[in-house]
This record gives sequence, C-alpha cells and structure tokens, in this order.
Amino acid sequence: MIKGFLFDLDGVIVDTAVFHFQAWRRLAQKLGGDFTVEQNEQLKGVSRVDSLKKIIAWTGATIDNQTFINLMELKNECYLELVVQLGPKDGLPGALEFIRHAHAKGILIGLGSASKNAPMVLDKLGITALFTTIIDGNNVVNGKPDPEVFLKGADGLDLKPAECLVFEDSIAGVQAAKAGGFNCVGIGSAELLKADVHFQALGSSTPEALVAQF
Ligand code: B16
Ligand code: MG
Repeated sequence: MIKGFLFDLDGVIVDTAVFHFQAWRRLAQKLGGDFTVEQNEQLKGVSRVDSLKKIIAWTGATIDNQTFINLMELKNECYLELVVQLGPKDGLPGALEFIRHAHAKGILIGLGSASKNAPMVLDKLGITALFTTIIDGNNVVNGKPDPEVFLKGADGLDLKPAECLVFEDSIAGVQAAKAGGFNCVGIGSAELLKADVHFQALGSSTPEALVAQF
C-alpha cells in the first residue's frame, strides 16, 4: 500500500533542468568545448561535482583542483542568476496541483533531489509547507544513481521503500529509485527512463490512480 510520494525536483516539479543546461553550456564553452542535448541527459539528476567531471571529460580540458572549485562556483552563480525569476506559477504542467491534491488526500510528501539549491526553489514555488521531509544534495554522501537520497527520504516519512512511489525524470534518478527497492513513475520517455510507468507530466495522472495501481 502506497502511503508516501517522493519527488525529484528538477524536471518533475519545475523545469530548472533548462537552467542547469544553460549554465553548464556557458561553462563548457569557456573551456573551449560544448555538449549536446543528448549528452545533457547524462547530467540530469547528477550532482554538481559529478556533472563537472563529465563535462571536463567531454571537452578534453585539463584543470587543477582550484580551477575545478572555481568552475563549480561559477556554474552555481550562473544557475542562480537564471532561477531568480522563478515564482509560484512556474511548476511543470499540473505538478503543483498534483502535489497539493496528494497532500490533501493524506499522502505523505517528500523531496529527493540532487540539488543543493532545492530548498530555495521550493520556497520560490511556495510549496515548502507541503513537504514532511526534504532531502537534497546537502544531505547525502552518494549522489544518484546511488539510492541514498530516496532511502533517506523514506526514513524522513517513516515509511518503507515499498510504501513510497518515487517520481523521476532522469536516468540516474530512476536507477537510484530501483536500486533502493522503490516503484518509480518516470516523467518523460519510457525508452530512456525505464521506470515502472511513464507520463509526460505529473498532471497527466492523479494521486488516486497511482495509489490504486501499485
Ligand atoms: P545543484 P534533481 C539535480 O536536481 C539536477 O537534475 C542536476 O542537473 C544538477 O546538477 C543537480 O541537481 C545538482 O544541482 O548544482 O543545484 O546542487 O533533478 O535531482 O532535482
Ligand atoms: Mg530531475
């Protein structure tokens, strides 16, 4: 019986994925390289440090430790310049309504995001109060595809993985959910994500239908 929903943030609740992509591309171009939309799929759900390692490998650049730290700070400054414009109207189609509806039905709500900026983004959307637990990049040692973020989320809801549904838009995130023993709703392509069920957006289903299905 499903009693809790654990949501990824970027690409599930809000389209901050486009801001991450823009910020990382600016950085890659500074390094004299670039990367494609397809390569960007490999960055979704992946921590800041692991994303930068991948981009450096793609560009073929060689950089020292201090430059690596500076580049992470630069990327975050660029990302923050873009997310500053977010407000309560900026959820993905049906996402905020879906979460509010699930909360009103007594389903426990948690966040499992790789982003260290997740609490600020939830505040901008005006939905922080709906969350019983918020696990983000500041609370985990091992990033997705490791299941730590979702296992801590289930703990925060005081539920077992089998009692929670994870909502994810990234390959790494679906792998994390499955590795933790969770059923997973994929937001996006079934072929790419390989979750248990797939929708284009949260608004394409209802909390009741999903609870009945699992
Ligand atoms: P930050 P999610 C992830 O969030 C993003 O998908 C990923 O692109 C980003 O690198 C990561 O957060 C870290 O974000 O730099 O803000 O700490 O999809 O797990 O909600
Ligand atoms: Mg995501």
